[in-house]
Amino acid sequence: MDLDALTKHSAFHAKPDGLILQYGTAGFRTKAEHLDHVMFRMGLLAVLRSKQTKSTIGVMVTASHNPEEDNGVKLVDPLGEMLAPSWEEHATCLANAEDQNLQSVLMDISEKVAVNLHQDAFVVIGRDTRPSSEKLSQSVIDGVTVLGGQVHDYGLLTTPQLHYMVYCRNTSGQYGEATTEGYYEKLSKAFVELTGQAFCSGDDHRKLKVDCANGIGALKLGEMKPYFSQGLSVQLFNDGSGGKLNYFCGADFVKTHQKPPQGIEMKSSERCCSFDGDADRIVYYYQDVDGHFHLLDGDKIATLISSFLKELVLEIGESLNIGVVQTAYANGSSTRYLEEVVKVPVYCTKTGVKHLHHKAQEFDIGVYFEANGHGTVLFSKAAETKIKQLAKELEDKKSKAAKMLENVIDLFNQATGDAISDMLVIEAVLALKGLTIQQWDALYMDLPNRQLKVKVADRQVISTTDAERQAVKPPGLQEAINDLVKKYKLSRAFVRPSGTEDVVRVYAEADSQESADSLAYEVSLAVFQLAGGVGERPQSGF
Ligand code: NG1
Ligand code: ZN
Repeated sequence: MDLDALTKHSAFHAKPDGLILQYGTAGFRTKAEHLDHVMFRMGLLAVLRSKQTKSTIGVMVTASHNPEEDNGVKLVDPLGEMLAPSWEEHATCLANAEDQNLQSVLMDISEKVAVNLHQDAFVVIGRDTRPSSEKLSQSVIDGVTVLGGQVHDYGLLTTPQLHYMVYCRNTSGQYGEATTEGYYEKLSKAFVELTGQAFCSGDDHRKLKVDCANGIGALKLGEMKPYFSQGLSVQLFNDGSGGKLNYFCGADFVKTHQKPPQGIEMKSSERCCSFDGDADRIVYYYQDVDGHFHLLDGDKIATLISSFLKELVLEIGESLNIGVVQTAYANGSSTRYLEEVVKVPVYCTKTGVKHLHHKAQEFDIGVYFEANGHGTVLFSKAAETKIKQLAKELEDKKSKAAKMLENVIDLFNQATGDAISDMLVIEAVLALKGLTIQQWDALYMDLPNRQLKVKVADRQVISTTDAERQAVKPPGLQEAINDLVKKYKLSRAFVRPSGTEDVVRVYAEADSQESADSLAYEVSLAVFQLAGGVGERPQSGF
């Protein structure tokens, strides 16, 4: 370790006084102007992680669905997964170390994790389209190089594409080729093969409008379009040419406001979808003939896909177990439908993909989706091998189903939730089953729900248990929520500190929109009063 170089370079990336950040649900996230030192330091940490795992590590510069002024950074582990939890602590320590202690904190971490400093390190970097991202990714590169690590800068990428690159590189290309072309070809080939089995269902069914949140998804889906054009024609909106990133558009806006994004023309019954700012989330929607807006969120996606997979598994007659993983934000109706109609076991984990991903790995086929549209399907190695064997057998119903499952394995990003790959799977399933978006929507009726945010002085005063469904602190809060919930029918509510924003999130569902809104409002007030609310008191009415 060249300590002089480290001292010299860290002086260019000084830490602002008094700034404390946490490695949260999706890495570090805050206003872009506060992140330069964090980027440099995550470059340093990526080198240590790469040396320790003797693998390529990824660093993604993005703040996903957050406003354009924000930015963020997260590390990607060898198999494309989120950084291991024990390393999140190291990340937090390193990001918050005072400049003069940087060296000693770095040495401390190296010792704790027993890094061989002579080992080579390789780090790949990607970034979203935020104006601040290019400079911030340069700071990451500075951090990597000062510790002697090698860098490959992919430049603009969706978050899932960077996960894919890391996975490819660490499996010697077995998973795919570690280039954007490799990604486009792998997914498109599987999609075209899979939809090739569908009865031709008229041109209209093959058209999809995509709101790209004025983000990186527009660029990458635009590049990819020609690869799958024989199976699907996509029309891009909010492609970044005019509007601002995530501003009145994108998956998060559509999901939380339960409204269509600006900048997209929707005709009745047309199938539309929205990506978020880094293209790892997707939600679908349409307007019915009466002009009513219908949202098909991550729960509806999980349901469509689980039913499809369950049918294929029955067809091939192998005892592959399917499990569905959700969070507390999953609509109560979806959980009931999955358990009672699709008849698959459903599990609830804490918010954050890493928790869902981890749980989903316990099954032969693990389907996981957050209600906000972030998710994928994981296949165990054993399941994959079995499916591939069956697919090679002579043409019969069984091998046909196995071939379809093989395509599905290739289509899903096995490393993380991916809007592009989820979109292609959904489009394929709709085509194969001959379903319109209305028919898909009609599988079950969502319980009306509302999500709100409350500002408090310190959101860590709230702590939760039972996959975040119960608040254990501050005292009295859970009791207050229980009393409020009792006032409404089919109701449920919970609160938790956000891992990506400085707010407490409130969720409520009930038998009518009015009740869900009013319950969410009353719970917000309880949070404001019992958990140290700041600023304006929560307001009723939406
Ligand atoms: P927080 O801010 O911790 O609620 C949000 C999402 C998560 C996840 C992360 C990462 C909700 C309620 N929360 O986390 O599901 O996607 O961002 O992007 O949607
Ligand atoms: Zn995202």
